[in-house]
Amino acid sequence: MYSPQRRDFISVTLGGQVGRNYDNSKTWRRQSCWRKWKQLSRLQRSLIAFLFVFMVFCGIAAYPNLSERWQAGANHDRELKQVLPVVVPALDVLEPKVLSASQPQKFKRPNLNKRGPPFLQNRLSKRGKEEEKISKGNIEALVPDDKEKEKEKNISWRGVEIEPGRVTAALINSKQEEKPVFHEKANAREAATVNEQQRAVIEAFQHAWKGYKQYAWGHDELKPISKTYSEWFGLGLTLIDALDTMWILGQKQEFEEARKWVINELNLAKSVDVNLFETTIRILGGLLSVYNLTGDQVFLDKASELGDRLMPAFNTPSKIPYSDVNIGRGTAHPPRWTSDSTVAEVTSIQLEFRELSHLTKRGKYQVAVDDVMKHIHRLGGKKDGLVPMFINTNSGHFSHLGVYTLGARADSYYEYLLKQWIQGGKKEADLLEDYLQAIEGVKKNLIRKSEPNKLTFVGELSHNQFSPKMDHLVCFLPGTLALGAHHGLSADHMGLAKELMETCYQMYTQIETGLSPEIVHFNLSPHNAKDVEVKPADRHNLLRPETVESLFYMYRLTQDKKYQDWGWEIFQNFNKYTRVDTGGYTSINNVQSSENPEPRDKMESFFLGETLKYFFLLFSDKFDLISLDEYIFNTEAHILPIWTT
Ligand code: DMJ
Repeated sequence: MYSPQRRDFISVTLGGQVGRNYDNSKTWRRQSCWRKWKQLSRLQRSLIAFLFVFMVFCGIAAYPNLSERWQAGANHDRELKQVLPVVVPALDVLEPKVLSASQPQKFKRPNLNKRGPPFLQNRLSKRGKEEEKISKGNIEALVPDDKEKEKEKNISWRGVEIEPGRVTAALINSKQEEKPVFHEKANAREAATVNEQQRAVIEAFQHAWKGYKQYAWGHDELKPISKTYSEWFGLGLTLIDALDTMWILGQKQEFEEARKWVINELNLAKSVDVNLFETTIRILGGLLSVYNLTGDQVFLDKASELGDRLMPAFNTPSKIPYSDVNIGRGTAHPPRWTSDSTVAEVTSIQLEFRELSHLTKRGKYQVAVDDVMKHIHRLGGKKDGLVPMFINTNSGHFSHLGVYTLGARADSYYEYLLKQWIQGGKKEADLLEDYLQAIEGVKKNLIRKSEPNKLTFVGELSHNQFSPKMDHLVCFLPGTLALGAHHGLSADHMGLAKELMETCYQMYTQIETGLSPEIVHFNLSPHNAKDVEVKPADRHNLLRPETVESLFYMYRLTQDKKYQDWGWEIFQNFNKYTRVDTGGYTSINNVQSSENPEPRDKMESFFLGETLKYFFLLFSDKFDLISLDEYIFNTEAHILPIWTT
């Protein structure tokens, strides 16, 4: 116990010489050392001399290595200094609309795509380093101490240091047989003809892939401006997210190369913390999708292994899964700052785990995720079917009650209610009941019309206060409503879908670059000139898919060509403002400046997994190409079959 009166200290004395003053002490120490040296035997002195010479020799041998590191450190400081002055935007040099990779990155903002407060990332980074030390004990040093790799070290979302090359080396001895996978199904695919707009999407995909292949191969995300990559989980996120897109776009050679990477390089045993939801929708969903399209066992085997490695997340007192799992160690935990999980995250992993059970005939995956849905079905704290954003993994109760949104942290709960019902052959009545009730809750509490153009939008409710704020993420809703109507639900849903689709399109077309910001605020006052207002912190665009996704559904289900036209406009604006000339596309910081959209230097994996895939399907007039009567898309646009048995 701490007592202010008590002073704990350790006193150190040298050779019992107490009380000597500072001026004398240096002379005294010299004499004393010399006396001690003379007292040593000849053998002892020779030994010490040998050791001294040996250490000097080692120091000289290590010098070039050290000096390079110091040099690298100095370069890093220089880069930081270059970045800092750009906080004065008035001094920004105007940038061309088609971005050049040689343009310096202007400044970095916290990654708003990630779920988890950015201000905690420093803490997480420290934690990550501690965990990496432990994991280094578990995973033997797999790569030689290569100075190039040292330079390339990355810090992941969770702060874990991931060394490029580590996975490769780990698997070098376990290479599997590589046999090509394109067979009958592929031949059918290759025979499909494409129109001019689809060809433009294929070209965009090839351009994006060129950048990824050249600068980020096997890593999570391309940084197209700085021509490097960033790691989140270190699991080749973009490569796996893009597999089924390549298949659908007929990119045979790229697909084969990526498949070989999955076979030979994808190491799911690595000790890394992954986010359960993101890994499920992107990687598990991606592997299952491509298995369904190709029938190639390799992908199902990887999917099963990943499913098993994610299962520890469900070992919680309430069975509501933790947000994070270490797939190598088989341990799971909530974020450091809370024992809550995000509602959208724990309710948007079901399609994938259920499909895994269906394919493997192992029921445990489906049981785990169905339990979550059953629990939430019975749970109090909803408002007219609308759910709060957080749920506690200990108590199993919703937390932070009173805030209701169709945007971040709740969005795909609603999407997955409908899609699970469709996936299971429209038999699970609780899912349908929850979905229908929620849509009524949306209509009653969240729908308003903007001024002056009376655009129908979905706002938010915070402790009974309405806010006219709408995330771009909410633009999944027109597509979901239309899909429900197609599967026999009320025609009203299609009516609302059409109105919301128009609004989502206006979120692009009313903005200077023709690209939507991350969040808009709608105007409710009749005296204002504009429907849409954008706050400075919300004006970025991450190449998100939701509006294109909904345009795809709306065109498929109404055959109204205006949806294709709207999509074509948006596609051209992506090309105009986010394409990087040396390969890849980048998210941008400012959709309100067509002169300087401020590239963020990051291509999110969902741009290849979702955005380009939905563009390709939107521009197709072959309505049996991934038929909506046979397949559903998970929330990352991965393709899963509707069960017939
Ligand atoms: C994707 O990972 C998924 O679509 C998810 O549901 C929401 N966020 C991104 C795309 O915006």
